[in-house]
Amino acid sequence: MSSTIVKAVCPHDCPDTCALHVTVEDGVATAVKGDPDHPTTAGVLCTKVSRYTERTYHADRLLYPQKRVGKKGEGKFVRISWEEAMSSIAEKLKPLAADRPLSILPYSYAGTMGLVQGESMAMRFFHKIGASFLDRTICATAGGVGYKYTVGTRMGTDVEQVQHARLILIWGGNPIASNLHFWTRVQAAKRNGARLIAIDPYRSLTAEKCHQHIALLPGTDAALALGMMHVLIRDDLLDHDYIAEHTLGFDLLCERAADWPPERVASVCGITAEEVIQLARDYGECGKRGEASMIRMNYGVQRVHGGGMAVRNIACLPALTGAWRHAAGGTQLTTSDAFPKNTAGLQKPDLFPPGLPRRTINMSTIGDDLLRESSPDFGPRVEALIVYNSNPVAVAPESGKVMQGFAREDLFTVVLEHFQTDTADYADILLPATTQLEHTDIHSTYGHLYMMANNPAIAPLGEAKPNTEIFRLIARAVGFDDACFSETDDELAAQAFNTQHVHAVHFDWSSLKKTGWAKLNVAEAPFAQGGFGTPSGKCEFYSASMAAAGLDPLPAYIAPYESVASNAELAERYPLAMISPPARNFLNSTFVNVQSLRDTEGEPHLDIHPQDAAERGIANGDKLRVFNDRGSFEAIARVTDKARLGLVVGLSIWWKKLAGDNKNANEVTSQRLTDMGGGPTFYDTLVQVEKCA
Ligand SMILES: Nc1nc2c(c(=O)[nH]1)N[C@H]1C(S)=C(S)[C@@H](COP(=O)(O)OP(=O)(O)OC[C@H]3O[C@@H](n4cnc5c(=O)[nH]c(N)nc54)[C@H](O)[C@@H]3O)O[C@H]1N2
Ligand SMILES: Nc1nc2c(c(=O)[nH]1)N[C@H]1C(S)=C(S)[C@@H](COP(=O)(O)OP(=O)(O)OC[C@H]3O[C@@H](n4cnc5c(=O)[nH]c(N)nc54)[C@H](O)[C@@H]3O)O[C@H]1N2
Ligand code: SF4
Ligand SMILES: [Mo]
Repeated sequence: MSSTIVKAVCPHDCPDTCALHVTVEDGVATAVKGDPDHPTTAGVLCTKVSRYTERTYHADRLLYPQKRVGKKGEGKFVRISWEEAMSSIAEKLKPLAADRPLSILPYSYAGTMGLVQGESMAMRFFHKIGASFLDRTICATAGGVGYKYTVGTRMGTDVEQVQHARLILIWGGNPIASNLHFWTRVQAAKRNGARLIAIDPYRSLTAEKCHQHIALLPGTDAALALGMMHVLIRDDLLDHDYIAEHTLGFDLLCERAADWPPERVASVCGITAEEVIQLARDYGECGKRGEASMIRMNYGVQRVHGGGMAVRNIACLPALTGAWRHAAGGTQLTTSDAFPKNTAGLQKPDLFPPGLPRRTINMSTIGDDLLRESSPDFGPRVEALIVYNSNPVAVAPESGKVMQGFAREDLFTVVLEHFQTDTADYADILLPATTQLEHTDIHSTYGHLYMMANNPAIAPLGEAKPNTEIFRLIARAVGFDDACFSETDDELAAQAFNTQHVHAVHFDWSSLKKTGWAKLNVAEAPFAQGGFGTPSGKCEFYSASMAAAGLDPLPAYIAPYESVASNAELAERYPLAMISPPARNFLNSTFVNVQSLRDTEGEPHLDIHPQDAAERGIANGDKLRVFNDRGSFEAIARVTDKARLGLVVGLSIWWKKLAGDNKNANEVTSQRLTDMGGGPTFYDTLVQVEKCA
């Protein structure tokens, strides 16, 4: 028997981007383990990906192309050949391309984070055909924009330094579930004496293990950060030299922060003034002692109306105390801008037909946009949708509308998938895609600083093909013969990073394939000497760019769309705030169909505070209906004070068809967008809850 180890990468939308060792025996992948030598992976994988072979060889894998025979959404298909699939697609797309190419829309996100199987060949195709652009906002744009206004570039503390921090604020994140290898470093810091504080409306797995948990109301983080600024300034817990040299607008910031005394902040956030004061003192005194404080800002803070501003406000804090002076200090939201990606080379935007109109559709409002008629404002109705690396019917907000759109008989939908997901049920043509074990890819990450190579470990299962190959075939079928549609996956990977950029001067695909990973050439403490990426080169407390964009140029508080304080009329009918953050054993909606992982999660639950439950006659284990004007879904009650008073928590994202009522939390979420970046507001949702009859 021949046994080899193949160097690969976890493809999932997770900041950890682990280095994998795949054991292959006689052409079969038999084990997936963490690379023990990779500094952040350190030989450890999460439960989900340790079970990767179970997903790859799952009996339900899509293994050949199919076409729909039942009604849309019914999920009835028959097998066809690749030739028939391609000719059906070409027959639909060619007339649209000739007459109104904007009626063609891609829909994709981060099913794989690979730069090759993500947006390379696919985007070349959509550019060439002149399709609508998709604004990929569903996760991180609000915070990304808010962070950039302040810090200028989406970089921050290197996770490999975190064990040296003395104070760690875990702000809107649950790393035990969603950023495991950061949590490992936090544990090391704790052993070195660091204090850990979680800021989260929910006592998550992580909050439970911190020294302190501040359970503020959802969507009020921006106010808490303003309160911290107020106390830092009032009590002079500042690094005046750092402020003078490396920041812009301190005097204006002082005026603004003066409006946010701890009592006001406490009433907005639903916490005590002492909590605000103590948090600020802990943070400021750490700086005064010359010790590193680190804020891991995560996605929990940005899925609300003022999510961009919340991230911006928090991003101001390390410059006030000089925390950036320390390699282990500062803040990390994402490391994505550290990677000099050669996006233009991979995606070839120049292929877009000159002179043709352009249009961008926001993926977070796909529900509304699929239901729009042609109009001078909107342009042509969406008539062809090509979905890959995403499961919008489960993950996009206001699901009732998303499903109505996907159910349109006059919409031609192609889905590239591993499995027959909720979205795949609506496909006209369903195409089998390869998994990470079956194709080549190269990865950047958003949680560490390594370029990562994925070598194929096994041959494609059945007739599955990589996304790139499927788009090569579609391009050929509609008659595109540009040389760039013939490039191989290796040729694509070799162009992934710009070697002119100092961070990636050493990038070379053929050696990366062998070593598996290579660290970017990045300074240890990126902003110790200033050098921010903003127009002024400073950390911008005052941002002229924000003023120019019609935003408040100073840190501000933007209330949620839906909260008891901001919308009393709505709260009368729907008094509970609902959040639906990731479940530990799923990755967004991926893995929900892996039996062993679903067994661990059980069934869809809703955590509800004992007092809120008692008022509604709800007991642990009762079946609940969760509803608002947008829709409803069912879940089993878990009566627990992990959810603060007034909050319900439905860990997500369930496949609808694997939930008892064919629905999930996105039935009740809204399509309203964040203050910046056009992001979704999943955690800005009021609901009512009742016991099912
Ligand atoms: N196991 C697992 N890992 C994942 C994912 C997954 O689905 N499962 N998803 C991946 C993806 S796509 C992403 S974007 C990341 C997300 O990474 P994280 O942001 O770390 O996501 P969560 O684990 O949901 O942590 C969000 C926390 O924010 C809290 N929260 C909700 N609203 C608010 C608020 O208004 N303020 C504050 N302060 N906290 C709030 C929630 O209670 C939750 O505990 O994780 C990635 N990793
Ligand atoms: N209620 C609620 N909704 C949310 C969130 C929340 O916290 N609460 N989180 C939001 C966030 S942060 C995100 S990032 C989005 C995530 O939304 P999505 O990016 O849509 O993530 P997944 O649900 O994991 O779906 C990815 C799909 O891609 C497929 N896939 C994986 N690899 C490949 C491949 O190589 N080729 C092809 N063709 N397909 C592949 C997988 O099988 C899977 O079905 O969801 C958002 N929705
Ligand atoms: S999902 Fe995250 S923690 Fe799990 S193996 Fe992948 S990168 Fe690592
Ligand atoms: Mo995400």
